[in-house]
Amino acid sequence: MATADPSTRTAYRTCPLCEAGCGLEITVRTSDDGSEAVQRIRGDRDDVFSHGFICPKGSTLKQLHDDPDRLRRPLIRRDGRHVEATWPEAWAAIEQGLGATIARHGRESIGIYVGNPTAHSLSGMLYSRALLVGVGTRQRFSASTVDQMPRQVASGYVFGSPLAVPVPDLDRTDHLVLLGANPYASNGSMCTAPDFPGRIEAIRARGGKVVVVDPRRSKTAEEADEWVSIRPGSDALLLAAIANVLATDGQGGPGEHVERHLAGLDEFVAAIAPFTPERVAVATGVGPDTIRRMAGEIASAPTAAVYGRIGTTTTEFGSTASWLVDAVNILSGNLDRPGGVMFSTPVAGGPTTNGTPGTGRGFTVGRGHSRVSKHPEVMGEYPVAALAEEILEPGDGQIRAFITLAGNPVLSTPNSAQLDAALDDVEFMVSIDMYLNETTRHADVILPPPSQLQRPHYDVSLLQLAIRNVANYSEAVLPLDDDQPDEWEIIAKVASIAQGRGADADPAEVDEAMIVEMIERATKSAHSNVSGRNAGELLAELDASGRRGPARLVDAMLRTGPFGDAFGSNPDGTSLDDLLEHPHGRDFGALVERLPGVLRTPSGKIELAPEVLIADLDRLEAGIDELESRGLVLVGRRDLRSNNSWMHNIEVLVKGKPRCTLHVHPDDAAYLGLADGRPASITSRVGSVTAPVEVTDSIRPGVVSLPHGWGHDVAGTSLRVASEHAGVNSNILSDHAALDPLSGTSVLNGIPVTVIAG
Ligand SMILES: Nc1nc2c(c(=O)[nH]1)N[C@H]1C(S)=C(S)[C@@H](COP(=O)(O)OP(=O)(O)OC[C@H]3O[C@@H](n4cnc5c(=O)[nH]c(N)nc54)[C@H](O)[C@@H]3O)O[C@H]1N2
Ligand SMILES: Nc1nc2c(c(=O)[nH]1)N[C@H]1C(S)=C(S)[C@@H](COP(=O)(O)OP(=O)(O)OC[C@H]3O[C@@H](n4cnc5c(=O)[nH]c(N)nc54)[C@H](O)[C@@H]3O)O[C@H]1N2
Ligand code: SF4
Ligand SMILES: [Mo]
Repeated sequence: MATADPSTRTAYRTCPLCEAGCGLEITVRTSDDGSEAVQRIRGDRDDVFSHGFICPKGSTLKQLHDDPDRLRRPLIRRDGRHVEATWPEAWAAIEQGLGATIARHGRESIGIYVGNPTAHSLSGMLYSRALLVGVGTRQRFSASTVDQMPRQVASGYVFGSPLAVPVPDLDRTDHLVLLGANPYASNGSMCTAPDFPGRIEAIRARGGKVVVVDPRRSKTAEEADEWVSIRPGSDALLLAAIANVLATDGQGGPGEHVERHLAGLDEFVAAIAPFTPERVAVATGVGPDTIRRMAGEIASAPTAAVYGRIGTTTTEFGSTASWLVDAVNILSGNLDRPGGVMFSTPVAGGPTTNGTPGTGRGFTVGRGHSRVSKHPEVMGEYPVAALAEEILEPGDGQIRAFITLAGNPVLSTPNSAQLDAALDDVEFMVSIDMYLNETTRHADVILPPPSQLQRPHYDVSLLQLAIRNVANYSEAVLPLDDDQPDEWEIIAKVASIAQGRGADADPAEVDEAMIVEMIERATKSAHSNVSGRNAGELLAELDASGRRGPARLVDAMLRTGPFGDAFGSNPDGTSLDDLLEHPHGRDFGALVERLPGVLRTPSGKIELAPEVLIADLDRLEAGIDELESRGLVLVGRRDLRSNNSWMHNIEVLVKGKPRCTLHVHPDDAAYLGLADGRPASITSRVGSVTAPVEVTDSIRPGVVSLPHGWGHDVAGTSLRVASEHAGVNSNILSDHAALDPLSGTSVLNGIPVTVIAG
């Protein structure tokens, strides 16, 4: 778009802060000295997916870029203090530190934690695997086990791939049931849909119904037709009862399209027989009539989509709840059907488009067990709840050096006081991160990536879960600072150093190896669009563009993807050049039926009754008594202006009324002697914190709520704004021993607590 002022230009970029991936219109002003600065950020009205929608965080990419606390140069810890260093000094320190640990204790002594923004960073997504391989340790941890891992485990068993995750077809459904999700605050998760709230409103405007299952009357519940108040941790029971009603009432059924590909229906129906609405009523707090009505409405709506998110996954039955979400969608005839739940066809390809359509090796866990507590490996990692003990417990394989990539586990993971203390014991720590914060203050070397505006972007991971098949590539808006390596170069460099290639190793070699591997795999695959082609020729064609790094990899992915130009044999197909001509993105349409091609189970069927999950129903049934008798429990919540733990240094996002308050129902407040605005002390099995009380009838009696990601009042950080709005760290209360055994995911909702005034 042309602007009147010759000293400004307009750039378009996808916002990388959350899963919605909104299009931004960014005005950049050039000063007389030639330097550029962002003048304004607003929603891109021409974006093919977000149509101008933006939340209050989107425009703060400018403040994030300008934040004086954001690191521009590496920090090295000398005599207990972090001081600025040059990049060569940082590489040398890493070579020495990692090298010494590997020489003394072997590669298993290095632990790695990969945090959430990795999924929002093109470099992080593409090169983190190289880092894991380069370090060569099984001590891998990530934010997945405080988040969506149960959803992926369920997909792994049922559909054969942990990335075969059905998403609610928001724009066409007549009936939406959301469990444990608050997209009015979060903007959606494991379901990429910019302006999720607007899409919910559209369901109601076209005469559909929206039901929210949540122990809190969240903003989403307020905007819905119905709020079903549930006792925390009991969604699996509610879903089992709904599935039971659907199976026994004989309405509808999975439908012919799904039945042809379905295995285990009878076994499933038999296994859920004990979960009648009456049996689960007390434990869930949802009456039998309501459960029957919910099931009836799901079955009789022209189309319906049931969707479960963080309130269902971060519980002790997270995997089973996620599976039962699928079961309800299957039994009501809503899987793989417009208006129901559907699978994306990711334009840049992915596990559901690569390989042999309709069959695969399936999903297994337990290729190894964690050293101390013997947790099974899941998707190549161990539960982050076990990270502290792996550092603290002496013995072979004890973690002695630690690497974090875009993670703040000291605030984000359970029993964080224990982890915070454990990190003091680590001999050498490297963090790839842009802040000196609660976690990175333990690091010997901090390597800052360029700001979000200085990097290109493509949502490689989140567009695999999008409610439309869209593609959008953004070039970096601002140039790199002098000497500043790009994030992919930092990650590849650390990978090379860990591999033993020295501080002078060239990250370009890692990049080169990756593109060669990608193209060779595609040309060797019988099912790719470049099957049998000459890999050397394709590589030469990619190289001719002059691109390297993430841009070249994305080009290759797009061209070999389901809508790709196949290096010329599909001339109308897409490529990076094509996306560069479409700065507002390209829309490849609504989701389409993907059965059976999406399946990667060995049987080529949807496995409705996987042994592991059927067996877990016994644990679920055995847990009913305990759920019925639970006292006060703690749940989390998100705020629209917050983003996990790391955007609290942006003044416009934290100003105003403090957000880190304990929500308490008026009845509980009266009983416990708590007053609005007064402090309360909250204690769990593992810790205690004090937070101001906010009395509100938006929360279910017997439940209190505290947001996570706060607690910025620790020494040794450099977060000037955040430390003035410190709040308390709710994960001091979450118990490292409480997890969903199937996925290793922590219980972050439904934590037993006591609360007293003061
Ligand atoms: N503004 C903002 N947006 C974000 C983030 C953020 O921190 N801030 N984080 C991003 C990330 S990493 C993620 S994973 C997503 C998460 O996105 P969502 O899953 O939508 O997360 P929340 O907004 O926390 O909503 C979870 C809801 O579950 C409810 N809940 C708690 N326990 C239970 C339970 O046992 N059962 C049921 N049914 N409900 C329960 C809570 O009250 C809460 O309303 O958000 C992303 N977007
Ligand atoms: N009690 C409770 N705990 C929770 C949750 C909850 O609902 N309740 N939610 C959980 C969820 S869903 C998640 S995803 C996790 C998040 O857990 P984490 O991923 O560990 O934490 P974040 O707060 O996202 O911190 C991200 C870190 O990455 C840095 N960073 C930001 N952008 C970039 C980048 O582009 N590159 C690099 N290299 N670094 C970057 C930030 O400075 C920060 O240090 O928290 C979990 N913890
Ligand atoms: S909802 Fe907000 S934070 Fe998320 S992508 Fe859109 S503008 Fe960015
Ligand atoms: Mo998350």
